[in-house]
Amino acid sequence: MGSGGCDVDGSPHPAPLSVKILVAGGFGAGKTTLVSSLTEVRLLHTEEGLSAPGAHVDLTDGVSDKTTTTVAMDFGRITIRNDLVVYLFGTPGQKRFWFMWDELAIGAVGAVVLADTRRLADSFPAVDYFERRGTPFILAVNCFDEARRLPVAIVRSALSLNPDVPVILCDARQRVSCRDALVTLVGHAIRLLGAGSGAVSSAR
Ligand SMILES: Nc1nc2c(ncn2[C@@H]2O[C@H](COP(=O)(O)OP(=O)(O)O)[C@@H](O)[C@H]2O)c(=O)[nH]1
Ligand SMILES: [Mg+2]
Repeated sequence: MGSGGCDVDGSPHPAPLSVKILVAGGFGAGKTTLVSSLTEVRLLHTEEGLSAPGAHVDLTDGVSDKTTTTVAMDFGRITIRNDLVVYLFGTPGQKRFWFMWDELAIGAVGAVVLADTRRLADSFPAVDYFERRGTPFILAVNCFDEARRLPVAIVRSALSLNPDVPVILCDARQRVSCRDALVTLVGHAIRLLGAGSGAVSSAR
């Protein structure tokens, strides 16, 4: 991504290194909120009001105050340095958009899978997808005010997570908390690469 440019003395400088990170998880887990908390550009997304015809597919049990749904995907950008830019892609949660995941996953460093303890199972398809694909991911439990706090061990076991998958608590509304989630993911991806486990295949 990016076409490079020139320094003041006219010498060309390389395009910034771009790092792609996916944000996944069930409907209402906080994907749009996390991307909004971090992005420096106006969040590009398509939110639609939940409609009566969509009620049978966009199940809102446990997220009664949610009135919109992301029908395409969230996109955000964070410039870390002049030469390093992070692009965030919120994967569409609903099953009918899963066909987009394979495209989105190409070249991704990894994924933050968000989970709501009231609807843990909704995050399982994302966990399963990244596990099967060999894409590094972490599980970030989004701490909704009204939701039960579950011990990490219970979350880990409910989602059948491998012991090496980091599980963290986060608040998708808080920028610092979201940043910590990305740092945990990048550290995890680097560890996997360093281990040369062959488990990392997101560049396909
Ligand atoms: N209390 C609380 N509410 C949150 C948090 N994250 C998201 N929300 C709210 O939960 C709802 C669903 O979040 P959203 O980001 O749209 O979920 P998405 O479907 O995964 O994109 C929205 O009304 C958010 O404002 C959080 O950490 N705490
Ligand atoms: Mg959304």
